[in-house]
Amino acid sequence: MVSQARLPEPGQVVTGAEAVVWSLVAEGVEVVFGYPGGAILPTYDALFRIGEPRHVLVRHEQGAAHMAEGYARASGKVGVCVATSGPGATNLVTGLASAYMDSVPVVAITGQVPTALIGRDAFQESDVCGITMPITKHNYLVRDAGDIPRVIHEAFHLARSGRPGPVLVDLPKDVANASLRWAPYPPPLDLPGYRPTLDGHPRQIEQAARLIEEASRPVLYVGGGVIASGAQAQVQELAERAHLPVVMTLMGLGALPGRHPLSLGMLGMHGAAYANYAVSQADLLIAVGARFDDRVTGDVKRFAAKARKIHIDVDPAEIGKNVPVDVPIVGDARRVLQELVRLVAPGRRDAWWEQIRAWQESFPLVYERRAPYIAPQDVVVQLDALTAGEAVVVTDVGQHQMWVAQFYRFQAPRLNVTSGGLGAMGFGLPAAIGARLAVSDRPVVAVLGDGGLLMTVQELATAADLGLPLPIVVLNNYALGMVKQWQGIFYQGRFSHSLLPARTDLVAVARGFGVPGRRVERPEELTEALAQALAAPGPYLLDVQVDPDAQVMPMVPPGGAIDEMIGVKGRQA
Ligand SMILES: Cc1ncc(C[n+]2csc(CCOP(=O)(O)OP(=O)(O)O)c2C)c(N)n1
Repeated sequence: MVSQARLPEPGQVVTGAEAVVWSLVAEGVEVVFGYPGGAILPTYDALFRIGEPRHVLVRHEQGAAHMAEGYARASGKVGVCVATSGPGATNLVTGLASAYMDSVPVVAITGQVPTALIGRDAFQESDVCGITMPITKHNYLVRDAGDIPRVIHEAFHLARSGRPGPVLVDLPKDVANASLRWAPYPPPLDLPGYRPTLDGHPRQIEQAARLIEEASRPVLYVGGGVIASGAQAQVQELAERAHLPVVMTLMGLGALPGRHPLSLGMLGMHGAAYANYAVSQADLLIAVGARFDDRVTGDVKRFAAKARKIHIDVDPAEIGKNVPVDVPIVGDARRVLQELVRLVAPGRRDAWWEQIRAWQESFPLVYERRAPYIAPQDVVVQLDALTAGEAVVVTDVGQHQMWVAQFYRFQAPRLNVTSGGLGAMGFGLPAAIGARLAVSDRPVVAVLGDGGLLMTVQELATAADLGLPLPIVVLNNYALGMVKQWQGIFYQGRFSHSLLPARTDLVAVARGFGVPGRRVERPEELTEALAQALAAPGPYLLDVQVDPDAQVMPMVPPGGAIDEMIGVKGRQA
């Protein structure tokens, strides 16, 4: 945390830009991701002179924002990105929106034109605070250099506390060049109106405990909030104590180990049939750190229609937003569950589990293999086996993302790094680089679609610069696979602009950026190729040629109830 040792002496005169950099040092920031430009030059000069934190030069600011997100998602620490004014700042927007949707702590620092030019359409001016207002938890336009340490300290506090999220600090060039007297860090925080409620209301927690004891078909539905608050041990304890089946959202995967017998995996649009059946037949749904997203609920009116609902969330605005709730509990998931576990009597639900086991037996999560192709799901299954579900797997957006969610059994939280709420293609490669820098004790693997890779392909150069081990596995179907799947099902196979010509040689592209790789064409090569990529000392790209017509199944058609899936295969089928 805050170490005063390396900081300027109190009373020492520093520039605004130096104050920014020293504040980052004081916040314990190890790495920032950024790209320089005119309005942010004073800060870059201060970074050069002070020599810390480490700076990673990206090749596009979108990459910086996604790297900061990837770093934060994999570590739980605040990710930091830096960009210049105007186009630099607007290039951060997608990453900030993605962090906002998934409640990821990120601090973005942007240069701004000098104060006197603001509002005059100056060169490289854009109203970044206006643009990012709806996609940040908070943002600041700093007008006085003396405010900088306080603003940066508040930005980090807001980003990581309560419901985490991105915060932006916009720094005009004249403010960066102005002087201030350094005071001991951190400056005192006084944020009237910002006091997240962390402890749940005791009577509501008691009521929740009673409902759990009385329920005969309860389901625990956990989302990303569990991972943000570090509540995985409490989830497991509650599930084991009350013998609860656990379903997870895309963002919640890993909250309970994927190999745990009480785990039913992911629910929702591409959830396992048995997970969706369990929710549909439940008489009690205990939602923790989850927001009843439409990808989870399908037709919201028919979602868990037989169940009473308990909703635990740190953000009061989430409660009752999408579904009516019987027991609302505002609080930090870990603290509330700790209390709930204490109050709930141990229980067994043998009849309910018998029903669930019957669904699992009759409708397992299965997929087709069509010779001579590599089934994309096999790539994920083999990766899961080779890494024992213990790797950080960073995905982009599309079919491959859903196959990873279905078949990689994440054994711990923060292993599944993906842009869930926004679903931003181009996320995967830079986020994997950010995650790789955050995590040193386990493999970090990027699993990407060919479309998504090409959206931020220039970050291969950043990966090559860093030289850290990073297997990049492309499930190459020469298509925008998820779009093609929808067109196949809902638009009678009219594949409007979803097929990518097979002319791009991804291995040659990677080599051009300084990243070695190989193409994998036959199922027999797969295990050895994956092992080779996992063992490579630096970034390594596998261009895996997969079945071009493979689909993500089962699937809840838009507007359908979640137990009305298509593509559910019975054991006998
Ligand atoms: C920036 C952006 N543009 C468009 C989309 C819509 N979209 C969702 S999935 C998808 C196809 C992804 O194709 P690819 O990256 O090849 O992955 P695949 O589905 O084949 O695994 C598209 C275009 C998106 N999610 N993000």
